[in-house]
Amino acid sequence: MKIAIVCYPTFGGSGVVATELGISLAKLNHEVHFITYKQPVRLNLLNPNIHFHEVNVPEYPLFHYQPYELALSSKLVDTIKKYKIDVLHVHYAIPHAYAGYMAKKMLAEEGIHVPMVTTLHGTDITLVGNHPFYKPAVTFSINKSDIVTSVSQSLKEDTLRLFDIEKEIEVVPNFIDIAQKKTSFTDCQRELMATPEERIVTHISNFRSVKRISDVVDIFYNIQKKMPAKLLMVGEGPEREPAEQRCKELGIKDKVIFFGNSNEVDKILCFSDLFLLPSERESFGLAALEAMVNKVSVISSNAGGIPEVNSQGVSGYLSNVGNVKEMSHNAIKILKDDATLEMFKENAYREAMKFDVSNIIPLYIKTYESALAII
Ligand code: GMT
Repeated sequence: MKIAIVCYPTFGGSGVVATELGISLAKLNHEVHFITYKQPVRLNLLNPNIHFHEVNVPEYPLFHYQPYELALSSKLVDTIKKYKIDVLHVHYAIPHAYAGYMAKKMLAEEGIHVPMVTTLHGTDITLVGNHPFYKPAVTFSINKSDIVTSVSQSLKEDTLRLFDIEKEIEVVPNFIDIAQKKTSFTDCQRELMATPEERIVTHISNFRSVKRISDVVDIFYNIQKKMPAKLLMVGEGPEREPAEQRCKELGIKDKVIFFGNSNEVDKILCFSDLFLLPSERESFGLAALEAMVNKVSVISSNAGGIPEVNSQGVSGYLSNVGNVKEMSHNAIKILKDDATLEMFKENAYREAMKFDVSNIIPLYIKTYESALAII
């Protein structure tokens, strides 16, 4: 099949999932065309089945906002025609499903019919898309998609509750390529980060307020009172500055390392003991799954789709959003002795295996086949 994938190219779950999906499809000999404004961060173009088409939006002083949707739909029309694309798969409803629908309509005028699969990722529904300014356009473009998928059961329920949706929504969970993780990184240099007695606690996100970064710092503050420990903070965003300030105020600055955005997430997770994800909202929690596949247990909130990934008392523990006391208590319970920690680490890995790419890619392929049958 020839598949066009539209996604955000930046650090962030939806772009990562779209990129990994394209890479896996290319390995299965499908021809994959990524269409976005920058080469996706995790995309390696050294595969003859992978192509990248950049959407350019020329600056024009008349426009206060440059019309990205217009440029994207034009690029979609050109690419779909030129490469005879079979299926268009857009990740994140805003504005991708909207631009995709416009492209479909333009192509239909020329007698070209391409089905569109829209995958909902989370904030496009629960945070941004839900805003009255966007809601009518988001509802419209979801309903006009040929097939709609969501990354968790929880996100499906949120979508049906928040929008007036006439379409069936299929749940296709996010995934991880376990075999590739095993072979890509083997040299775990823990000693670079901590002394042998120190526990390593990690958080990875885009440091937006929805991630509750101050809870991460507070949980770690409680942990380090009970045992020697380091906190590794990976990612960039508006809450980074305040978090650095809070670490200073709490007197734990020397125990916390802020890395900024990193392409070496596996390297960092390789020497981590515990992952913290106390988010206010999370449709799935891909970062938690990436931790688990690296044998890192997870202390998280029970928001959204996280309970579909982190299993209570098995791969870690879940608490109500904001219950820092309970999260700290459970973190200490996991970290307190080597045997308990080892058990949680192994459990986390075992739970992650359910989401191996080999179980999920066939679901997407089936979705494309169903979409093609509709057209
Ligand atoms: O978490 C974010 O703010 C980034 C966002 C994105 O679009 O990249 O992540 C969402 O999609 C991920 C991939 O499907 C999910 O794993 C995240 O849980 C989801 N984030 C939220 O729902 C807040």
